[in-house]
Amino acid sequence: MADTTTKREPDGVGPDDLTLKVKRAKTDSENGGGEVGEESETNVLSGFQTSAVLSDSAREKNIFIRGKLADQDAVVILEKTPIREDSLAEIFSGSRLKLEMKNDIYSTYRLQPPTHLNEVKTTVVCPATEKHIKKYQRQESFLVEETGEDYQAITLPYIQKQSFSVQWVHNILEKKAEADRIVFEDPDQKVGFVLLPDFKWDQKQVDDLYLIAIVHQRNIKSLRDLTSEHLPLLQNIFQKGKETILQRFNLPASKLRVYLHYQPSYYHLHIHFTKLGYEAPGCGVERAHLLADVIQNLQADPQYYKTRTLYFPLRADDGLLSKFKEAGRL
Ligand code: M7G
Repeated sequence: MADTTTKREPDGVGPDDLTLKVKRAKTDSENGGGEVGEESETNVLSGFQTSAVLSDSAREKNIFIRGKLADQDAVVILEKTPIREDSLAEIFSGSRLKLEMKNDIYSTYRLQPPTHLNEVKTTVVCPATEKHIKKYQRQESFLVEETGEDYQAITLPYIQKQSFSVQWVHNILEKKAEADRIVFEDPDQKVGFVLLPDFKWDQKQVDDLYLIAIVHQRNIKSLRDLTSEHLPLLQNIFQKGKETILQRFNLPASKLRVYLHYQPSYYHLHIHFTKLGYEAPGCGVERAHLLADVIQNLQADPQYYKTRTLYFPLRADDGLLSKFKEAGRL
């Protein structure tokens, strides 16, 4: 077991490689792994051609856009980040303020904070596949009921042919990408894992803490593959993940929501660690399975996830939904 990083603070932890001030990636593998190199003022998004807004939310202050980047299909996600308490003094003293209206004791302003406090978290998927575009498109979804037999007959053959590439996961495990972002690693090939920030988290504040633990074993696709054989692996992740988050981010286990998705988007086993109270996308009961429950269920029945009926939502145009319909299961 090795702790591979230096001590970091939650405040501005690590480089955010997807800010608008793009930092040039020094690609070190043909599979898209790369290390964040020195900063560059080059804006790789200056030529981005928007073709459609896939979804947006005024409340969440984000927008998912489809378009072309150097003739390739791309998805760009722009998201305003929370205002940090420790930046308030600078916001009040260092901003430009324009009065919009004043009425009695009420007044509204337009405030322009210093540029470094006004960043927009930006995620780029390029080249994006049709499946990525569907993933980010707002759509109606339907709850599916999957028995153990349905998994074997319908889901497994589908995901073996159709699922997203897990190259990015292999890049992390092989230190070809995001190596400098690793928070903790247990390198054991059987019970080991890598813990690092999910790319949804900009690491600027712990309020929306989001880390993922990716297992070193490469043959566990999802919850469905887990048996009591995997208990040492799951317990190891649970224990060391909680310890690391307490040490590094000062959040006790009682403040964490630790879970697996079923169905996941990426079929290489990984566990989500999010802060309790932060409504992370996909943390609802129809998709998230608490790791603590998973462990107990496997302790009670070693074949629990092979035999149980599992429920999950699928989007209207998900190919897997069509397969369930064809099989008369919906
Ligand atoms: P999931 O349950 O397979 O699917 O979780 P979801 O994306 O539908 O939730 C995969 C998790 O990995 C998600 O929380 C993603 O935000 C995160 N993730 C995806 N990619 C491609 C990356 C990446 O390249 N780096 C990191 N650090 N996280 C990623």
